[in-house]
Amino acid sequence: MTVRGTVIERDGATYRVRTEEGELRAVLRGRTKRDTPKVVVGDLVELEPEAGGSLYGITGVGPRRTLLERRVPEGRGARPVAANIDEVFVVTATRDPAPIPQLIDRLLVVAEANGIPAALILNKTDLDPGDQLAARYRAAGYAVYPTAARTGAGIDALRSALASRTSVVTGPSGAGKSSLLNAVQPGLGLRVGEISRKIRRGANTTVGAVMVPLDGGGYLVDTPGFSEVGLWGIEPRELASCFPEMRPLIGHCRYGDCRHVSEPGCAIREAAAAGTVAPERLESYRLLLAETESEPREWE
Ligand SMILES: Nc1nc2c(ncn2[C@@H]2O[C@H](COP(=O)(O)OP(=O)(O)OP(=O)(O)O)[C@@H](O)[C@H]2O)c(=O)[nH]1
Ligand SMILES: [Mg+2]
Ligand SMILES: [Zn+2]
Repeated sequence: MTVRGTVIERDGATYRVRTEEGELRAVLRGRTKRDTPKVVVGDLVELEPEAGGSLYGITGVGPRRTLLERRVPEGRGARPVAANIDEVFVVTATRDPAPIPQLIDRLLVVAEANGIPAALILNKTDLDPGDQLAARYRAAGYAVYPTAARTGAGIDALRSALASRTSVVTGPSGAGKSSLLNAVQPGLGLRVGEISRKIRRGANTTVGAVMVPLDGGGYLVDTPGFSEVGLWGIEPRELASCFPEMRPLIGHCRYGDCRHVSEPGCAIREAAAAGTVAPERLESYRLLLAETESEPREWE
């Protein structure tokens, strides 16, 4: 008697699984423990009742359409975050904590490199409208959603964008990810943190990825914030294609193996000089390129 479901949260060794028969608690069975990759939120799993208890055993994990992974900086490889994600929403506050465009670019690139479309949420517009950031990322080709979880501004538009698909919110601690989920889906009661006055950043109020079924259909995954995330497995020469505004220029440089750093006749550098590519975005590209080029072999 096999049941299928979607993993919506991990709590230590047990997983909360949403199935047609309601929410079940499951643990990895011996075989799945050894043979399958780590089970994450969003995974489609097969369950069988464990003998003599209310727990179920996970007997199989379905193929993943997509997998969002994150590398711990200076860490030991990639850590899977969520499976079967349709879109990544990078969340940044326009103020408190101050936005870090290079971190935003990095998170957008990680999504693109995982083959998942990305969009940007500019939260806390009640503190600062964030018009410059909105303009820069719209020009780069991203959908931008200005919101204020505190006042409800922009929440309807965000809710429509989230309907009927599986999305994840990612971004620095204190940006307001959990607050946004609570605003999109009232009654959720996700824990929201107070920003430390001293250090002006959140203190990781959310501790693990948790997936929330939305009333309008679809799921939204809340993730813990972080201040750094590493790149891995991205070929240096594929990096430019992770920047949507650079994509149409690739192949128009004088040299076929152009790295877009100092080569003459570089179409991307010319576009940055002409202002059609934001110089800050090109700078982020260069920093990330240096990182992918110096990447240890074991992460490839
Ligand atoms: N002024 C203002 N404050 C907000 C807004 N959204 C969230 N906050 C506040 O920002 C702080 C952090 O919010 P959280 O939702 O916990 O942030 P988070 O991104 O989930 O943080 P982590 O779980 O640590 O990653 C809380 O004090 C919220 O009340 C907003 O739109 N405007
Ligand atoms: Mg949170
Ligand atoms: Zn070039």
